[in-house]
Amino acid sequence: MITARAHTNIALVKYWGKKDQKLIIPQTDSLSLTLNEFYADTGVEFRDDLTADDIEIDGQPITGRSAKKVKDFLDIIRQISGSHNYAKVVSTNHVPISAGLASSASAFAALATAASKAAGLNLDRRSLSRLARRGSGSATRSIYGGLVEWHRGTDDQSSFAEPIMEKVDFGIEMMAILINTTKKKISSRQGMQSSVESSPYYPAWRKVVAQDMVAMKKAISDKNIDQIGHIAEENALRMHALTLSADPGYTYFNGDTIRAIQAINDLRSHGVSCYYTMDAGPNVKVIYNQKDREKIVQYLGNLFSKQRLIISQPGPGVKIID
Ligand code: 2P0
Repeated sequence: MITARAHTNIALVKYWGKKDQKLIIPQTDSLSLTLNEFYADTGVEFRDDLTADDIEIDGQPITGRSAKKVKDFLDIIRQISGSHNYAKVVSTNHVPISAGLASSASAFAALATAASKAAGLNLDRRSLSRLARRGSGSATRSIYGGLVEWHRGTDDQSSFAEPIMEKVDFGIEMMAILINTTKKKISSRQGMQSSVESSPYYPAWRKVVAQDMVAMKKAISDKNIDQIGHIAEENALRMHALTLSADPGYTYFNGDTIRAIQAINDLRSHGVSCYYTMDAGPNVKVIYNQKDREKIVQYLGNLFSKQRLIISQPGPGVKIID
């Protein structure tokens, strides 16, 4: 069995919409930070004695929509490698506490790496990034560590991620505020498709992302955490405007999401530099310079309890561990 470890990533310029749903070609570029606290270890073995794919996640066999996504992905590997064998897949998510923060980004980056190797393919990182993309868009970026850009491209060949800065050592840190850890009602996949098809703001979003990519890359090359945080925050709010403005409109926020946003605004008005971003769920992630960590923990710990704050440094790219 070949086992790979991949870390999750949080987008600073978000991916929210596909041009090609089958190949997962996005509408826009995106840019993320890989995190060291959240990762998946996935082992894969193709065996000629199996009569079906056998998939276990965190000790449980999976069924339904999640199982279909993994099987479809294994079909792609079988197609590329010419193998007809079914696979045994064993995956474990490592999150500090059971937090609903296990992500499809780390899952499919680890699966792409382990399964391709187990099938005898020796893919370079760009090919792995393209392959991981077929499982889940955000997984395209989790092949690499640190700050990563996903070029939207126009087809399977040209849509892949590349690192911008693999070793991130200028003090940026991210803190997740665990607000709600239950499964979301509207998946990212459904949510983004609804935004593409029905939000009148979608054409404006494409322009926003093009501008934000340029500004974010400048802020990264300047190692300017305030600028990075500011652009990420605006970008996240604009992404969430695409959910509110869809037909029917919806939101991933709950009351505590808004409370957290207000708390971060309060901290900022008291001179602490920190910024927020949210993905397809209510949890809020705070972007800040690690020198300000204690002040932020004190303030947010009073409102949300310290056990609900998870601090993460930038993390590494995917690797085979076994
Ligand atoms: C991102 N998200 O850029 C955005 C921001 C959530 C909000 O990528 O359909 O699970 O598998 O490609 O990658 C989550 O969507 O969706 C996501 P699919 P995915 O990180």
